[in-house]
Amino acid sequence: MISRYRSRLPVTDATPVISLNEGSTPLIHSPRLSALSGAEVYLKFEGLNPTGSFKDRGMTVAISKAVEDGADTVICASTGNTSAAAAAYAARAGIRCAVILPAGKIASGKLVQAFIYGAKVVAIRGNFDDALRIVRELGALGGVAIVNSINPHRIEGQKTASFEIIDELGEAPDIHILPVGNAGNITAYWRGYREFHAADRSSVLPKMLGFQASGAAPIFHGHPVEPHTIATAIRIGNPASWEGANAAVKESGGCIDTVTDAQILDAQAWLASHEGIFVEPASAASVAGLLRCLGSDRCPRCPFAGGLRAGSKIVLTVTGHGLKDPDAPVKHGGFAPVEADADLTAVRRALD
Ligand code: AN7
Repeated sequence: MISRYRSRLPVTDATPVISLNEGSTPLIHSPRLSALSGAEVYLKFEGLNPTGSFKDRGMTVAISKAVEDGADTVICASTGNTSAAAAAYAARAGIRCAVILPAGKIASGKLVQAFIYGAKVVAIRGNFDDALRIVRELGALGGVAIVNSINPHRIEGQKTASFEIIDELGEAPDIHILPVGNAGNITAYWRGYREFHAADRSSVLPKMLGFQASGAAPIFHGHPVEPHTIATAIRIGNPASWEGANAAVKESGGCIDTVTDAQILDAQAWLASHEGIFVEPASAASVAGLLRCLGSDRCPRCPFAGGLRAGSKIVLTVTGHGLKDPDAPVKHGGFAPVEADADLTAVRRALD
């Protein structure tokens, strides 16, 4: 990814590039969301990055710069995906990684990733916001590099997703929808879109629509909250990039809105069973958000309220792979196979 957009990233000949071939993820046309919305809808499937989420884009830059600066240990707070990416890229770089996580609130696949990539894992009795506070305090003591998105190199890396979308569509979309947790990604996408717009690579600036889980919607409410949601990736009550999100929404004419856990889980199942794309719950907030914009309970500021012009393009970022968190949909869907004896008659009966 760094090699693809090198001139727009903070790297020099002195930067040892630590990469796992992240980025260049598919932009998948969604025929059914297109039919429902009357627009051309695409899904940027970030779950196909090396550790299964968009976090790899920022991490390749953050770890490369940390190694350039001589760091031998990196640290982060995480709801699961940042820690998976930090652990993998630290392993690749041959440096140590410590991750501070909210105990009991990390999806099983992500927790396994932190361990298998060799990170030191500390689970605190608190939420992500507590973990990030402690990481800032540890960082101030020195000797470690913080690779949360308060590290500006993370945002720089993540903006490349916008470059890829413009490169592929030949133009920026009219609307971009994504889930919002710590708000680094919406900040990064908006930066990427503005950068390519300023460089005449696109003539459109998309309206940025961010969706928070209704139980973890501090930006929507305008104050920090005690977060609760099944979408553990975005279970964040006091986002670090709050101002970046507000700027993206204000400058683009977009909005921050909410979707309920039920809408998230329904959208996750709908996307998997209608388009063959399995994303984690937090990522399904994009799809739930679009469906909300198309329904009667959309917010008054919704760009969909006035109708879309013919030929409008909409891109939804689906941020992480569904296999990261198999427990949430199983619990919700109550999935269980039909059991049968091992003979043709019994199996045919079961298939009816
Ligand atoms: C799948 O891993 O904050 O608004 O510590 O894992 O940029 O925070 C994850 C966030 C969306 C929200 N989708 O992005 C972490 C972490 C998925 C995520 C978000 C996250 P931001």
